[in-house]
Amino acid sequence: MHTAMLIYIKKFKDVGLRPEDIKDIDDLTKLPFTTKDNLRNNYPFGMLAVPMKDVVRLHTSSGTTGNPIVLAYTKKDLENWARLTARCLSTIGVNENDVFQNMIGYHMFTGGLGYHYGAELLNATVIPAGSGNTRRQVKMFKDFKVTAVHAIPSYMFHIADVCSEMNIDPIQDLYLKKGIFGAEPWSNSIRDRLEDVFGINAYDNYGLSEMSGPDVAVECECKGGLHLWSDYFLAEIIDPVSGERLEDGEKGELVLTTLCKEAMPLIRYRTRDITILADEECSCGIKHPRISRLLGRTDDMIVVRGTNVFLSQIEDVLLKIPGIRDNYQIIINRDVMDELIIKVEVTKDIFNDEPFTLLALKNRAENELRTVLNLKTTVELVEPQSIPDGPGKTKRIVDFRSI
Ligand code: DLL
Repeated sequence: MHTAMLIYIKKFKDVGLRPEDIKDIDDLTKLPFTTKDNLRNNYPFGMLAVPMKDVVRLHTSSGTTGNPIVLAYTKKDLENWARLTARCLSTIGVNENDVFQNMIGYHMFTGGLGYHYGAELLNATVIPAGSGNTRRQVKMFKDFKVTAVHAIPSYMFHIADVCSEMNIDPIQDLYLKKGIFGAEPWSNSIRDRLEDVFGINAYDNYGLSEMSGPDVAVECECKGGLHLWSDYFLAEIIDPVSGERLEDGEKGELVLTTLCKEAMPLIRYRTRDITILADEECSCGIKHPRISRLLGRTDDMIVVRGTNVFLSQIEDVLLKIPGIRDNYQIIINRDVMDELIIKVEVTKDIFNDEPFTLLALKNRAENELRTVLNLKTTVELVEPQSIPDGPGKTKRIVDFRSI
């Protein structure tokens, strides 16, 4: 028997559940949840439900200080994943006439390869650009007459700046028509700006590594919520505190059960993402229910430039540095490519020291944060009591992206 089954059998036993208790779909609520901790604690292969010889790909998630979450795929899982990202792309109108530039991380992040194979399945012309080297991205837009793009929203903003540095007018000089964006929070006002600058239709796309990657839900032409592929994922909304299932149309935490995954099937997985699920008709004709654009998280995770960052990771780094106090605030600016500023109080004596001490402390904090988060941050050292000391952790974040 595979370890994942043993883990689930133990979970069911713990709540006194027997096979005969599950008779129809409504009995799903009797099943215990699966959490990120279950995946972390069974690192690396404890959650596998197939023998290792059937696993043909591994990815890992970002955003942990210790072990990452390992994602495993069988051949069938990869086929289904490509089918779903193809479905997402076809929902936003991508077809064999499109030249599709995939400007999102390949390697361990699921965004790049996930969309790569979906776009190929649609017979679009795929440019596996990955992120970075922005001047080259813009040159390819122009020379290869790119019509469709995939990126994280903050990167697309950066591209707009590079276009102007290169004296390229994105609407007059390029051929872009549509873009699919996701992996981090972005508001409707950000969408309006992207659409204006590039002359495109910009669609939101939601997914998480634990389900495969960017294949769970996508907006259609109506842009009134994201269709969630209910033949692959069974979605519920729960009250994040009590764990009770909520009614259609109520705001809560999204819980997903995989219906087709072989290597790592997950039962009632708590995504920690807050949204509203509604099974109403959509004028585009797609029958799958819709979730609203994400409304936040229930934990201390933020997504910056596509990378998952936990406040606990930031705290871990800062509090180990002598002279740094435990009061800090995180500011995320949309304009400068999601600049992540960490304001942190330092002890009074540091301000009485040479300016060199302050600079050395700032450099040390920035370097150590970069190593752990895999992300560049700007650390601002401030005097004691200059940051409001709010109650919950989320009060520590000022996120200008969703304003
Ligand atoms: O971000 C997969 C992905 C790649 C989705 C490309 C879309 C496009 P993870 O790194 O596991 O996987 O991060 C998943 O990112 O639980 C959300 O909190 C957040 N997230 C993903 N899509 C959106 C979105 C990929 N459209 C976590 N809006 C999720 C807001 C998003 N947040």
